[in-house]
Amino acid sequence: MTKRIAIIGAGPSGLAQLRAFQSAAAKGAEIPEIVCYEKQSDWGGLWNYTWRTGLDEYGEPVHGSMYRYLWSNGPKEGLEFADYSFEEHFGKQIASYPPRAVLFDYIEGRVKRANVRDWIKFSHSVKNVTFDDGHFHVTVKDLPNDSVSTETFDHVIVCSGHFSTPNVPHFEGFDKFPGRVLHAHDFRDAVEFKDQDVLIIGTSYSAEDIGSQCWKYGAKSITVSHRTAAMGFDWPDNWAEVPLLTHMDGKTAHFKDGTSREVDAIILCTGYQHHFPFMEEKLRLRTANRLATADLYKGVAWVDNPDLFYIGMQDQWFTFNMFDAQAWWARDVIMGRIGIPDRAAMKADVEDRIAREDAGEDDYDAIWYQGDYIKELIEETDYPTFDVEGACMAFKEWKANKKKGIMTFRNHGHKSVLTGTMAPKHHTPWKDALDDSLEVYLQN
Ligand code: FAD
Ligand code: NA7
Repeated sequence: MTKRIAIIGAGPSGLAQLRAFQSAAAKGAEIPEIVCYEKQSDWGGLWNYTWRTGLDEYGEPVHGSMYRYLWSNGPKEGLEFADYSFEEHFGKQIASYPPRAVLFDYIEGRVKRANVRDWIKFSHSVKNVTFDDGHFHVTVKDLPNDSVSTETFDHVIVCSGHFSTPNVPHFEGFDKFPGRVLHAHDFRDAVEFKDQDVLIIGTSYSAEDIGSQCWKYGAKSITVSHRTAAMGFDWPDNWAEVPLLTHMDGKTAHFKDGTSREVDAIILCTGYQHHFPFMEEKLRLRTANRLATADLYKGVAWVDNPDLFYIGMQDQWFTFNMFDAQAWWARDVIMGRIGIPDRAAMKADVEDRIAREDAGEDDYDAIWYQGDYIKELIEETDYPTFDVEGACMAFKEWKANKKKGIMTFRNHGHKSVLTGTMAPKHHTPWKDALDDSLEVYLQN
């Protein structure tokens, strides 16, 4: 009997999984029957922009966390698919920090060519996954038809992402604040904050980038409040980094060091939760946002039941190429090409990964750690080998450029580790490029 595989989500991770199976089929292998459920009406995951926030037209939580004018926050040379270069897709080398629409086009190009769209059931939201009698039972809602059905599978691969359900702390005085309080998940357009004094809580990618967007599109001032440490970049004059907010008193924000300032809007860039309400208790991943996830052998297979896989659940330096490495590996386990050891060995693997991550001292160690992880996985499959070290070096240059100029790092180019071509300098410095469309970006 042909095995049946359920893939949950058609974002970059789910699409990597589809491409992995399709590439095996293209090489003549007999592949299982694949059903991919995607709750949105199109593929691309977070890269499929939506103006919606809150609930969608079916009452489902809106998945999208991306906003207008978003440009890649890391160099594209660190995420390039090893089987599909940017040059192959665009017919030329392009600059290193593409806006969302350009990356969406690139993600889509590979899977259009692979012809896997028919494997996806769009507007189908997975509601429940259980396991008994050696099988998974997946209950799905067909959203437009408002009907629920359950199907049985031999394997489930969860590719539902983990930057969609916001982590929303409370601060005293929010209930009386006269302006807008929102989480980064609901941020869509920096123009809304033009001429405003904006308070941002958090110091990671969302804080850095949403603050930069607000600055670029004309906010009066940006104040970034940190719990652990300031970001420490050389910010423009109308930026300030302050300790953690203690409370709001009307429009006045009070901070731990006793200082205060008036603000018009508050954006909580306080991260996301790994949230899988559709997985039954015994199958549900619970992990912090870190490089070595809890309970996943090789970062992918669920230790308590390795017929279940989670793709892309790590915190991410690498993205698309790491999801590929994981997807090819999961495919080969399912197709019997890679064996799974006993539970004790899987547990030991998880512990070892956690210890090695904890031993790292800085971001560079973390980048190389994740690079080594990718190498480890691709050595076990036929995913095309690529210069992972070169990609790590692109990240290193990126970090150095950010230190030199947080508003100028996207003006630099990096070398493709696939084609060896240097990316051209973009035609317009990032801070002056207000039009983020694909057509304008590709005018190089
Ligand atoms: P997602 O892209 O989140 O896709 C998950 C898919 O699963 C979605 O389509 C969703 O609709 C679907 N889904 C969820 N639940 C269900 C369900 N119950 N039933 C059916 N379908 C479901 N990465 C970079 O490399 N560069 C960047 O510049 C970058 N910028 C980012 C900016 C923001 C604001 C955010 C939030 C993330 C950014 N990322 C960036 C990281 C991002 O996580 C990855 O690029 C990538 O989108 C992860 O892919 P994924 O498929 O794992 O998850
Ligand atoms: P991250 O990277 O998980 O960062 C979350 C940030 O939020 C981090 O600075 C945390 O501070 C801060 N945080 C979390 N809880 C609190 C509370 N209660 N109070 C104050 N500060 C808090 O999430 P991002 O959204 O920035 O990035 C996620 C992805 O989106 C990323 O991959 C990008 O590509 C885009 P801490 O340092 O822990 O003190």
